[in-house]
Amino acid sequence: MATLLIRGGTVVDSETQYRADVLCVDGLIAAIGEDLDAPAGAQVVDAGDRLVMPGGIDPHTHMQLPFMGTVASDDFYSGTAAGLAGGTTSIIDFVIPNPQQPLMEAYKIWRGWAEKAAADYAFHVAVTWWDDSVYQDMGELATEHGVASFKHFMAYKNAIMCDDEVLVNSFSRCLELGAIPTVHAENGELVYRLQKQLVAQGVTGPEGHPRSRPPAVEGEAANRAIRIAEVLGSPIYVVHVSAKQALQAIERARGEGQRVFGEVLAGHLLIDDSVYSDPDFTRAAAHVMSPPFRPKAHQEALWQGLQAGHLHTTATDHCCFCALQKAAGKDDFTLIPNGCAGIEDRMSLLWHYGVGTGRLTPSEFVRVTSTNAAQIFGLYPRKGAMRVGADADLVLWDPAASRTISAETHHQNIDYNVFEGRTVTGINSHTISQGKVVWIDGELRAERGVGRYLPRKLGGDYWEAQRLRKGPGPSNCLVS
Ligand code: DUC
Ligand code: ZN
Ligand code: ZN
Repeated sequence: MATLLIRGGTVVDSETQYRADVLCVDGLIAAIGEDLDAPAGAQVVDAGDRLVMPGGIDPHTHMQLPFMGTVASDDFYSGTAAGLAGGTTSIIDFVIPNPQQPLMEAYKIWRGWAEKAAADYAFHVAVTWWDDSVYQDMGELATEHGVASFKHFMAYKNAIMCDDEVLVNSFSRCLELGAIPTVHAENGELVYRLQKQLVAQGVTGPEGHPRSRPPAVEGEAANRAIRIAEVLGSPIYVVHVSAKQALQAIERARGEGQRVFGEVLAGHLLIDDSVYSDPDFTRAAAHVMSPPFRPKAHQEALWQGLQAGHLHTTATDHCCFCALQKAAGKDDFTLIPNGCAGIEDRMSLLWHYGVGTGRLTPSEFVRVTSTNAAQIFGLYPRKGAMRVGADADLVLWDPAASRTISAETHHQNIDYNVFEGRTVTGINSHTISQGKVVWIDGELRAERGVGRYLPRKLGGDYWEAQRLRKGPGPSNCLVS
């Protein structure tokens, strides 16, 4: 395999920065130090004034997801390739079984779809129903396939929504296995009722979407899931926190010593709900995702949550639907496929609006775009670390270079970009995946099928700490 020497850059990890060369051999970081010799035949990249950081990990993507009567338009190849173009070198996607479908069956289907991936990937598996076979399959997935997290949709009634019984059963099982439960926190009963009311009142356009999913709907569900986890003594991870009310539930629980983790999307940090008043259906529908974009005040709260350490990871919920697919909801907003793209732009957006404004230091940027996701989800230190023995998934980051985001130039398989026209300063000149240069100054060299499945570690530090605090197993509920 290839040997690559990155010469003369500034290494940035989750703690600090220092001048060093980085030698990559056979897909791994082999040495980090000053004035390293280039082995015979090594490719040498001069890092110049650039930073050398761990590649991004997007812990929330949906490649080729079958959803709301259609299939997400970025598949595992095009979506991971777009990620590489933007400096994201690993994803954690979701296996989402239909209710009554065996979890193992769905998992094997998703594994087959992912074989075309250009970058490494792992899977959260969604629990969408419950019986003994689900309990058994969770065990097999965790112990034999390294699935260290399970997802629960608290919305999407009559489809994939979990009721409290499923949440309690599944969180308890996660605790037994050393896996972390994650939740999409929206009260699906309320969403269902509000959707019906709005449509009955004649509100059928995309403006109905945020009205059917107000912040309190998210706050209630986040708090309920967190409280259930508290009673069971389980850690919990709340995906795509978009509303102050959900953030407050996380802050309260963390303040009381509970192991709660929060994820925020680049979109929720930067886009507000005015997009839904656009009279052009295509533009408004392009922004329909759940939870929806919020009034501006929520964005500042989310940034503060990220700075304060109450939100830990940044993701995209990358789930592409083209204009034609979104048109399924032309006469009824509840039928617009939910989802927006973002994998290609997350890293630069976080740098530009985070580091560029002083909200984040470069090391904090590394933490929230890579290291924290690796640590929470059992990928560390293989991923998310600048250290010998870690995978050589890296970005060479040029803090002074700019690009303007556009659907005309992006690599995502979607005809719209919700960040269209934003010029970001701070971009990856190179992306290195498995020790190979796959993006160099605008040229994408992604290879279909080279991405590897990443089995993950169970029972990480956070889980162990929560377990010690509360005592083992479901009998936790007896501990006051
Ligand atoms: N939200 C979306 O917008 N798309 C996919 C699934 C989800 O929860
Ligand atoms: Zn979701
Ligand atoms: Zn999602």
